[in-house]
Amino acid sequence: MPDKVAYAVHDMIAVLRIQNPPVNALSQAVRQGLSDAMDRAEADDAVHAVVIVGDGRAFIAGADITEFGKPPMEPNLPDLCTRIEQSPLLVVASMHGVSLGGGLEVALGCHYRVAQPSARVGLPEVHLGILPGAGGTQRLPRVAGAANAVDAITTGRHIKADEAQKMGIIDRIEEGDPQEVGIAYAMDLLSENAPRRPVSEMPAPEGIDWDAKYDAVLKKGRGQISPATAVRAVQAASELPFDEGMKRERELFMELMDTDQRKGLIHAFFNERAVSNLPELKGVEPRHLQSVGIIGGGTMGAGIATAALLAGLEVVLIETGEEQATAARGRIEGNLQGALKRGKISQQKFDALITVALTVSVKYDSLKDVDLAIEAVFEDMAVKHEVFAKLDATCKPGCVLATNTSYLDVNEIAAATSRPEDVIGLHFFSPAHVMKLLEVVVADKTAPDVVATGFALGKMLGKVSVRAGVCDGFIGNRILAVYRTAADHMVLDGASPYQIDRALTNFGFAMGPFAVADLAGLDIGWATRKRKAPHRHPEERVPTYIDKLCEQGHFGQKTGEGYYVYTEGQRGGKPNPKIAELIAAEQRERGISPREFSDEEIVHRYMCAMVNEAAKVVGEGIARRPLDVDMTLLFGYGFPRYWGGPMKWADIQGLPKVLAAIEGYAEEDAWFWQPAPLLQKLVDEGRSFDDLNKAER
Ligand code: HSC
Ligand code: NAD
Repeated sequence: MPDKVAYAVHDMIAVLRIQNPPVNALSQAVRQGLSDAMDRAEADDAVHAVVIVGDGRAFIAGADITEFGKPPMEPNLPDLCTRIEQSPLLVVASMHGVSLGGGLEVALGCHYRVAQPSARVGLPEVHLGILPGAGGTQRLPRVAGAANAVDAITTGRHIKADEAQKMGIIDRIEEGDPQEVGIAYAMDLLSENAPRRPVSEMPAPEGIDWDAKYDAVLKKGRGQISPATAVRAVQAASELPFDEGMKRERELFMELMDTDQRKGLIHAFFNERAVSNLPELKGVEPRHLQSVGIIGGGTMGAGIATAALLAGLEVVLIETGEEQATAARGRIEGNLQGALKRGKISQQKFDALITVALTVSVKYDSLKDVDLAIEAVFEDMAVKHEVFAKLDATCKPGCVLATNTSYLDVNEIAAATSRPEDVIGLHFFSPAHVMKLLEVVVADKTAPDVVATGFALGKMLGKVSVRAGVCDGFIGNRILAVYRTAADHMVLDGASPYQIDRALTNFGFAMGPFAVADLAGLDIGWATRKRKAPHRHPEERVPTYIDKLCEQGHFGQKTGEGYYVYTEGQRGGKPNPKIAELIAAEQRERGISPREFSDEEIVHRYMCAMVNEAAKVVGEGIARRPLDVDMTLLFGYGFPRYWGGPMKWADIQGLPKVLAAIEGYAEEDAWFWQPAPLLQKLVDEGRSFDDLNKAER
């Protein structure tokens, strides 16, 4: 194995070059390499200064996250940073790319820091459920001040070099080869007789109102505890001597290391990347992709067009008539105005996108040269058939033909064409230019390079793409239908929609299911219930009280009334008193005596319903791996990231406990709570969902 840290001497300067691709994570071998190289430099009388530099695309991306949860291996990172800081030699960090987490902590252990103009630094540990554990919470406030340090550490944001210089994190910005820049800076410092400058010896930062800051950060974290805990660590920097502050940092770090939130967030970090890594696509080249046709410029079509334009693709959008075409263009321009306002694009770029890159047409002929066409017309099989027949007749050979259907059978849609191998589902989420999830729905005859093209498009658009098979609702909407039903059952049995929404937002969901229903429009669920009614199993319990509200023309937020009543200009809504009356009437009709539910029971039933259906989805191969479900729920359904996803949540609870709860619920409603065979199998074998993820790698 090549050395992870190369050592070379240039004049009086020893260069320690970290070589651990792709991002120079601080694995044990790198830590040992740095420590040994420091010893070597110090033993060489000819060496007066040390420059630490990273090979490849980054200085250092942080501690090696794959080592977390394993037995610690010497030398540990905090000791290494102190060892570097205590060197009698002058030590300079020369930073390029990112210096994150432990990477910035190593740099703060150095006496001086020089960076490329494009460099970014940050302490993003809170996003992994931990806090900077190698002195970051003690050294950063000493160079940048307490307020800046709290902001950087609790948000985990990447800070650009110029801002970092203003904050005092970086001493000099210099463009050039990072090694040359580092050596030149070290030579300048030596010629100026600059002193060693250990950050730990700098004065402690000012105090702020720590309790108020802690409370504010805790509230903002919506249940996530690492950012607020990090406030207490920075507080220690201000109130305790350096060494004691380091001890406090270690205690808090270890506390967080032990939490389920840490496990969930690290699961999310790795699987967000693993999800689009499909063994079946290894070596499969995607098709050429430069122009996209979109059919239907309503909510979804306009959102997809916006995302494609922002990603640099040419877009041809087809609508049914001039009026609809104008409306579609208006929606896209409105979305792009938002990007302009937020500074994501310049006025010049905006003008180019709407005049050059975007074509809106009423003629299918305009689609003849596009590389990929995405249909986003009404959710009606007859309309979809008509559109796909036209696409088949118009689009060039090799063009990928995609549907954004939410529920319809992609095989049936593909059958409307003479080229089903080119047909795929690309299920975006609303608003499509904002939501990160893309379900790539693979039909029976879809060609592998068409699947690869779906994933390539997802990557271009900055989406998290998940492979799904064909079934009613694919991965996400199918599971949603079931946990929504569990919530509906609890309402029938006595829990109020408001208690359920509150319990689930306290669990960490961005919104509760009834607030979401109001936002999406109650007419959608109403239409689905009517569509499904003829095929409903007699034992299926479906509430009808909300249909009565729909019959009166109340569809949620868009009409001002649903589960909640909305007043213009006010955020959120107030419980609608009509709902309690309608529920009580239905309970009387059904002969139900309402009972009390604890918040804990609400969350548990909701989660068990989700996990059980998810296990069926995996068991049937609709999702290839449990991690595919986890990422679907995380990026499309507001599932709290710090639980890692429903399957990770179930693993953390213990699958036997989850199965036992489902079997208990089945005693009241055996039809709804049929345990998933895969869940039973895993319990029998003493395995977890994560074991299945690992087996697939
Ligand atoms: C930390 O530093 C803790 C310390 O404060 C204290 C520790 C003290 C312990 C004390 C004990 C007593 N490790 O994202 P990409 C992999 S916590 C391992 O696709 P990009 C990644 O999985 C760390 N692997 O590339 C992927 O692998 P794959 C704080 C890491 O260019 C590959 O690298 N740092 C890794 O889009 C490429 O990654 C962070 O949280 C790591 N640290 O983005 C930074 N980082 O090819 C986390 C990446 O197999 N990383 N990998 O899929 C990032 O934000 C992004 O990866 C970058 C690059 C912005 C670095
Ligand atoms: P929408 O009613 O807002 O827009 C549909 C558009 O398609 C309208 O502008 C209509 O004029 C146009 N259209 C209808 N027939 C057409 C044809 N033959 N040729 C060209 N244009 C035609 O609907 P939407 O919410 O954007 O949904 C579109 C599709 O996306 C549906 O299949 C839906 O299930 C799916 N979807 C919707 C959401 C969502 O949250 N709205 C999310 C994911 C997927």
